[in-house]
Amino acid sequence: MKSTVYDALCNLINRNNKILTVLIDPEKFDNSNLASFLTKIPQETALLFVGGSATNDLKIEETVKELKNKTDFPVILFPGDFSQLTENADAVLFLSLLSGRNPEYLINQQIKGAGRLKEMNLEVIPTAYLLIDGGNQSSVARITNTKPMKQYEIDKILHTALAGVYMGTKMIYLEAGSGATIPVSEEIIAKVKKYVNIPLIVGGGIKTKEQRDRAFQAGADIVVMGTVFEN
Ligand code: 1GP
Repeated sequence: MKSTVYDALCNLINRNNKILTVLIDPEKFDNSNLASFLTKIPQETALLFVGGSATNDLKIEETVKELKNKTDFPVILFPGDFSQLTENADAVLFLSLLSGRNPEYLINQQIKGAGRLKEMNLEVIPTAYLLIDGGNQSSVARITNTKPMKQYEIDKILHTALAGVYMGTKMIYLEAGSGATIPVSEEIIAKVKKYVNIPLIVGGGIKTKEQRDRAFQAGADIVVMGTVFEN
């Protein structure tokens, strides 16, 4: 399995770089506006994630192609389900929703996507996906029919992340859910980063530069911001 994108991210992270990532949900964008959208995102943006809970495969493919034509940003798929795969991207987060207890999102979606991924020239990055309560019901919780972990359940969060590492995951994604009213706390970020020292992605409800910088300072390597740029 190739790991060009992952290795490049690790190189940046090992040199203490912080990676600001903008999430693009193709359902919420008209592709003809993408180029002008990209001129408005923060100039420190280093990476794009593309995906969403309700996007269809054709729209994903068009959006990724457009982004690859218009920018030099690496584009990583952040798929809501197995249909959202396209080899025009540089890599895909191969997510398992370890916080939930729904086999569909723990392993079944992964099985459905595996055969297609083997035929594609797309780098696969195994990622443990942990949904943490962001103060409102997230679309992830609704669509996957799973419960988020509470922000005070620190040991459960740490042990879930560690179980992911023991299962071979290469990144941890702490997710409060798109549009969360409360982002993942700095305490959780700091403790997870210390407990499992692998690349840590944090997203959900991060709206300001201050929140983003606090997440980075607490230990996030990659901070994902989506909703705040959609308007
Ligand atoms: C959602 O973590 C991302 O999966 C981004 O969340 O849209 O709240 O920025 P926001």
